[in-house]
Amino acid sequence: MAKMAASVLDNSEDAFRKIFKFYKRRDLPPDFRDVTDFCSGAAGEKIVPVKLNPAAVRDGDAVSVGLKPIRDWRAFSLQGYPGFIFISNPFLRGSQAYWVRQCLKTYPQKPNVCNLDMHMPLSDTQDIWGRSAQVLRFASSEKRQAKTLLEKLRWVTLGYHYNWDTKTYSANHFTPFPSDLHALSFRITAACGFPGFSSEAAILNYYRSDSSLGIHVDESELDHSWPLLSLSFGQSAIFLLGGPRKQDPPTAMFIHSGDVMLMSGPSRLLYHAVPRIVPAPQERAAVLEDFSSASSLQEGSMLEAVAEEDWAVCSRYIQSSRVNVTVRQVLGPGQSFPEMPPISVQRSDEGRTDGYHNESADGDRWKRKRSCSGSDSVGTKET
Ligand SMILES: O=C(O)CCC(=O)C(=O)O
Ligand SMILES: [Mn+2]
Repeated sequence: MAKMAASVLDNSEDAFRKIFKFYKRRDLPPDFRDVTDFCSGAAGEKIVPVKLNPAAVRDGDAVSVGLKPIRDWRAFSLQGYPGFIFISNPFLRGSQAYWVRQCLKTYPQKPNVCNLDMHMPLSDTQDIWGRSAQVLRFASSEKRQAKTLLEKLRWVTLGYHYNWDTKTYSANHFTPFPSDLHALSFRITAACGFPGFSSEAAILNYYRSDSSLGIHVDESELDHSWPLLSLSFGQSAIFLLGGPRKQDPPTAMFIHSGDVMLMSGPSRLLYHAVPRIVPAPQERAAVLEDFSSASSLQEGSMLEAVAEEDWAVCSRYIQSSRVNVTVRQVLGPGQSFPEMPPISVQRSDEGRTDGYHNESADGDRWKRKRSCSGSDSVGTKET
């Protein structure tokens, strides 16, 4: 381990928490020397290029969801983390715009569930995009006092809607999973050696530039033999991948727009966290600005072109934000949920602080804050 990480590990506080704080703190100039960057091409000691099976997905099927043919992907594994796969932006130029638009305009729509449902009447959350787009299109946030609904959006759930209080999914809180996102997920997981993946639930996290996501493990799915798929768009992040125990020291890595991660096998239940959002590097930032490429979709694409006026809103939003989508298969073959009483969408938020969600990932010892709003980021409850 390099000097920096060693020095923060000197006393007895648990290693993951210390490193989380190290990257999160903003009172010192950031030190990213120990952060693995898969996109730089320079294979670090731990980065191992992996060859995926190019025949697992037909070129046309990859291209139709906005992906390059598999043979052109740059995929990596990480020594010490079997089952972890990192794919450095496998998206075709221009196609990220479609997925960003879906995450901002389409997926937050009803009947999907979002953090705002707990604070607002349905009439307000029915058209998050419509109520935000005009404002975002014409005025940057510095020139406004009030935040738009889109800027207050912290999470959206799809498919089996995750219940943050009970930390469960249930049969009776389900809405159809978006077919385009399933097609994308099915093809990426197949390329990584998991044919037959069924996208049953997704959590979308919306991060502002000062957001973070606390140390946790995703274990609520009933079958852990399927991978957890993660897609990221917009600004970059530092991602910490730890071990099976919460205190195990993590590896820090950058995630940039378009990057895809798979946590499978022994890596499926590893602790992880996002201590910091960082500005996208120059070469990745270009893709977030360029509308001309947003409209150039390949022939036979399942994706529709993004209207210029929609892209104006999306591009302004992602200049300062990051969106992460994790897609999960919840049930194994033939598996079903245990009987549960009916659950309705929560519209009150008793006992919680405004704008965020807590999730306890290992008993009640720590709280994961599902929020990304301003200074109320994850540290306070967790540390
Ligand atoms: O934002 C990320 O990269 C991680 C998100 C995550 O861990 C989750 O939603 O469970
Ligand atoms: Mn997670």
